[in-house]
Amino acid sequence: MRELVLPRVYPITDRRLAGLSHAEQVAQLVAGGAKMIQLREKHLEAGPFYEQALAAVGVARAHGALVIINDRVDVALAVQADGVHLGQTDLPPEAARRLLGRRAIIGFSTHNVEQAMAAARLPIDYLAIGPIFATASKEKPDPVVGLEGLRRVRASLEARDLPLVAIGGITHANARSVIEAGADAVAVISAVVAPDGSIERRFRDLQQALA
Ligand code: TZP
Ligand code: MG
Repeated sequence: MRELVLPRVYPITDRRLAGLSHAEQVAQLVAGGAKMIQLREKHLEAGPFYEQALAAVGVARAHGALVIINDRVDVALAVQADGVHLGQTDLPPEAARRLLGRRAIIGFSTHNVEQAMAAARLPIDYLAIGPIFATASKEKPDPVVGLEGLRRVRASLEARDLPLVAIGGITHANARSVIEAGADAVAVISAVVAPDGSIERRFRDLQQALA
């Protein structure tokens, strides 16, 4: 595994919310300075997602940004992405590590302290916890963790220096409180992705709010 220094803001694409392809969203995000972007696709089948992810990786690489694929280890391998983001019911991180190799970035979603403590033993590069606040961007979200839950997760990870990503309902207004509660980075969809060409500006503004 590599030593991963997470950027403070970790944007996630949403094709339906943006009304744009993944590559078009990545183009706006890298223009705003994004260094690590997750492609999240819950509606396309593997073939069309592969085509979109391939194009998105091309745009990101040209700007030195990393691309992480949500859920799909096969697509990550096929497009030579930098890593995958896995949930509790996706391929286990150990299996993904065997398929993707030592240098791949593997992120893993958790939703409470127990899951986070169990995840600390896995071959992952960062751990995500959420939803911190209520979110409309995920179907059937787990119960809200809150800032207090985030603090408890941070404390429970003391034994392992694992980068911690907070996700869910994070906005320009509350992002600083999330970092102050112990997150190394904030992962966001709706704070940054919008259908009106404002992705670049929104990304810059969120980074600025955390500077
Ligand atoms: N996992 C937990 S909350 C969430 C995901 C994918 C959605 C985050 O979207 P938003 O719009 O930043 O709340
Ligand atoms: Mg998943």
